[in-house]
Amino acid sequence: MGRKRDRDPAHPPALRLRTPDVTAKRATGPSRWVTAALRGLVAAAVALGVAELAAGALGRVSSSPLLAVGAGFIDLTPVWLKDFAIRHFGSNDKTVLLFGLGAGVAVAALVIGLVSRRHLVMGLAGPAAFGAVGVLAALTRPVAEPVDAVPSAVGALAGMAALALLVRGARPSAVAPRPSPAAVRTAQSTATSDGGATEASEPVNGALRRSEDAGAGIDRRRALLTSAGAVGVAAASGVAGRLLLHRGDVSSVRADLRLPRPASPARPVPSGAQVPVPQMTPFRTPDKDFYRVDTALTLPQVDPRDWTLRIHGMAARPVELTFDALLREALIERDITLSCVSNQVGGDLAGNARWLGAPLAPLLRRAGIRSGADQILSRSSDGMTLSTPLEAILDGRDAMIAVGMNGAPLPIVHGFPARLVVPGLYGYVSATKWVVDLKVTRFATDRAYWTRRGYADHAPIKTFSRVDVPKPLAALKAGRVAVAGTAWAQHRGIDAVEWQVDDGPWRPARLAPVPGLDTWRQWIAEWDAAPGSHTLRCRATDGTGRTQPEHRTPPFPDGATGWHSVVVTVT
Ligand SMILES: Nc1nc2c(c(=O)[nH]1)N[C@H]1C(S)=C(S)[C@@H](COP(=O)(O)O)O[C@H]1N2
Ligand SMILES: [Mo]
Repeated sequence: MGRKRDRDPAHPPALRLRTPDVTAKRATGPSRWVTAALRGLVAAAVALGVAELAAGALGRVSSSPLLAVGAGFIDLTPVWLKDFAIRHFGSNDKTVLLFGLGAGVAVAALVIGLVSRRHLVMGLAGPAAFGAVGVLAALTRPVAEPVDAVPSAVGALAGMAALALLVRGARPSAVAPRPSPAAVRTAQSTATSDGGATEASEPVNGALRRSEDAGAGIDRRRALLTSAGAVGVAAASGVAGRLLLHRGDVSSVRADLRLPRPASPARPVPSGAQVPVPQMTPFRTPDKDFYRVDTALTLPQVDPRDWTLRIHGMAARPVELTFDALLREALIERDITLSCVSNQVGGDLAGNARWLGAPLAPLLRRAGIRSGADQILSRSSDGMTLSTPLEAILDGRDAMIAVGMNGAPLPIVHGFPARLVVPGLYGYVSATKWVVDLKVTRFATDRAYWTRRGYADHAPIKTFSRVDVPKPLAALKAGRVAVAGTAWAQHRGIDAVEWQVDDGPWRPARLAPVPGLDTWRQWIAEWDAAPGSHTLRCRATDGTGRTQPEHRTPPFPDGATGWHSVVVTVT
């Protein structure tokens, strides 16, 4: 590289004389490449840290570059990749995404560092390009404001400044100039001409080397100080930014919130709703185990004191409700099972909870729905949109604006302070978390996030059943074995579950009692297990008399179908 560069006409001779010598002196072999790469990493850390500080000062999480780019990435993710991510990472998909992005940025930063060692200007294009991507991502968020460009821009500038300083710092300084080869030659010739001959040349050379070493030492110390300073700036600004962004955290507001009692309490859950089998899925899903599916890379922090819900569009009397006004409605409390369209056969993207909320139909009717409307387009505080068929909301089912879950305000991940819950519809067409806006409209006029991506407009939950116990690949003792599972067909109800061993006859399972049509239903059977490897299979029939089809289809575009089975070994 060095030799090639000497021939490079683009580099003026003055630069050529200095740089190669010194770098050869301070670090040799692979280690100088490592240091160069690390300079890129430190510059990237400065860029991200400063950007975080800017985002924190603005109080706008969504403008933080990594988060903005991640959110943009989620929006651009094709459906198959989203299904893949949900299938393999489930509710951890966002952690995996952020980790991947971070790793990508780190690799790019290392390369930028390497490039900058010889071509600083080219290297500086790196942070500039990343900054541009960050600005673009932040400005294209659905809730974007022009100021959201600032963190990425400021971060990029800081990163560029850091990179330039670090690269310069690694070059020889003007304070202790290295004698040029010409100067060395002059000194040597002077020494020799003084008559000391071989004796004299030694001390002079030695003196020169000592001053060189001292110069290099100062340079090295300065380079180290610059790097340490940069790391310090990166860490301090990053931490400060995070702390500032935390100002918006509503956990304590949530903890202090008291919800009113329901005007219409839930029917008690029958005591037998939970079948008594070890390792069986709980009938009521604890909050911590409740699945989470959404596009929010950072959890929206919505303060109920600032919250309003606008109902508008094809409405004769548009309204804007405050949270207090919502709580003054005659609240209902219901057990309802939510499920996700991305759930696979046998999957667990479903959860059952007791919801407290204001009935949605009377609120819409009061707003005066105009004829021709067939859709409610709901929007969350972070700009996510979901479309719900109006007829489902108005047909008498317990569609609600929920404020409580399992006896407490909604957890932040599940939509605090308010979300929609509509029994019988997949989450993506009904369960808007952090909801702030309801537009009465038509499918012909407005599309929502997932329906724009090809998912079905009308998405009633498909009948589903699962063998929960025994677990797949369980090793069992021959004899009596409890087989149990969960089935759901929200708002139609489960009328029967049948089960089968290998390709034997289908046998009816015993159904546990349920509080209503809108929850899942547990089933149980007793199996006299004989030694060998066996397949246990189940299928459910809903309240309309339709039995689940055997044929397997993927979740796209309106939910998976197919019978679930587990393979077990009996000895
Ligand atoms: N704001 C918002 N609400 C949303 C979503 C979302 O991405 N953003 N995802 C929906 C989907 S696809 C599902 S399955 C349910 C999941 O609700 P949960 O996370 O409370 O289980 O929320 C729905 N509500
Ligand atoms: Mo979903």
